[in-house]
Amino acid sequence: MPQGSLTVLGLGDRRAPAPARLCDDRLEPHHRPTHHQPVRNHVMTNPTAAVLGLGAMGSAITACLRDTGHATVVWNRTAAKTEPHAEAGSRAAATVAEAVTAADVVLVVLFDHASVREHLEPVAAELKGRTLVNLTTTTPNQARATAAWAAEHGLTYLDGAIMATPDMIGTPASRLLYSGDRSAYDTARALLETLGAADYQGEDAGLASLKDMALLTAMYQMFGGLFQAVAMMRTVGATAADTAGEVGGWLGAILPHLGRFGAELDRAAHNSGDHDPARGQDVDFARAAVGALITAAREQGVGADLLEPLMRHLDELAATGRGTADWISVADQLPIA
Ligand code: FVH
Repeated sequence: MPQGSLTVLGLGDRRAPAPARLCDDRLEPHHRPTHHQPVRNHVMTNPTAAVLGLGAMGSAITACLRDTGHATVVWNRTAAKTEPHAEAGSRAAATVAEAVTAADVVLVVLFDHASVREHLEPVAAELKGRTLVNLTTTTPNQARATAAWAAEHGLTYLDGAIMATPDMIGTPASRLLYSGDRSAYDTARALLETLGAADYQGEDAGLASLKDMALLTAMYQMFGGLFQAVAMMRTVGATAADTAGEVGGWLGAILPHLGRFGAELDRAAHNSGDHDPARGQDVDFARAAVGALITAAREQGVGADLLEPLMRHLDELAATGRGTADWISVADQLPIA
């Protein structure tokens, strides 16, 4: 069985001390790839990877792949970031083309969509026959656009979204979402699973990004809530650390309700006027509750900007005769006609 190659583009220098990693159990000798024909159309047993981009994430991915015995070729715009990886056993490539042609699987871990396209478009010919996996955070439509560009050039493209921080890569806490070419996923799967749990979302290349964006939206809104709580409690001298601990405890206690909210949203009854109050708050109740939060913030001299959009949706539901509907109907308000 020929050796495969994996290229990682982009190696950063912000790795936190890592917890025990799945990678660490599987140390094998490093391989130093040179130009070779990519492994195609079957499961690769030990592919060479190119990593394009050695920021914090690209560096963590490269280290994990190296630790699991994969030959790695790295390229980074700022070449100095390749040096520690070269010392650790990766091959440093001077150009993107050099990295790509040394690999079976090319992992792109750059800053954004623009930097991905800037560096991939000139090497379309070199990418042919290799498995291209873009782990850079992009929007769903940007992922679809890159997939369309790849298809135009006859390339095998998989889009990915990393649900992990760099220190989590290779640990059981790490999860990566993938969408796009199913055969590319199957081919590279063993390698991808060294980075974390691999979760294929479907042939539409935008699906991994869409779920990533949805989960990150919930995360940022949660952090916004923490910031609001800290600002309110600081008015009476509470430390942010104390408030963060309190918020964590409270969120942990109410987290089980998420499942019920989801189940209710999938039922038609929540959006009707005959909502059962025993199942949860109605719109009128939630308006009073959120209104009190806004008033309390203002009384303490704290802005309520993060809460006001939610209040506007509740007001609109009430104004259109849905005051007795379950307040989770806010989710149904969000699609833009
Ligand atoms: N770090 C994290 O926790 C998150 C977790 C979820 C996924 N994200 C995404 O991963 C991509 C890379 O993120 P990163 O943490 O590695 O980011 P940085 O440490 O800032 O490194 C950025 C790399 O991108 C290179 N780069 C930036 N602009 C360009 C460009 N125009 N051309 C070529 N390369 C570019 C940069 O190179 P350099 O500054 O060292 O020369 C780094 O290699 C990202 O999509 C996250 O959203 C990480």
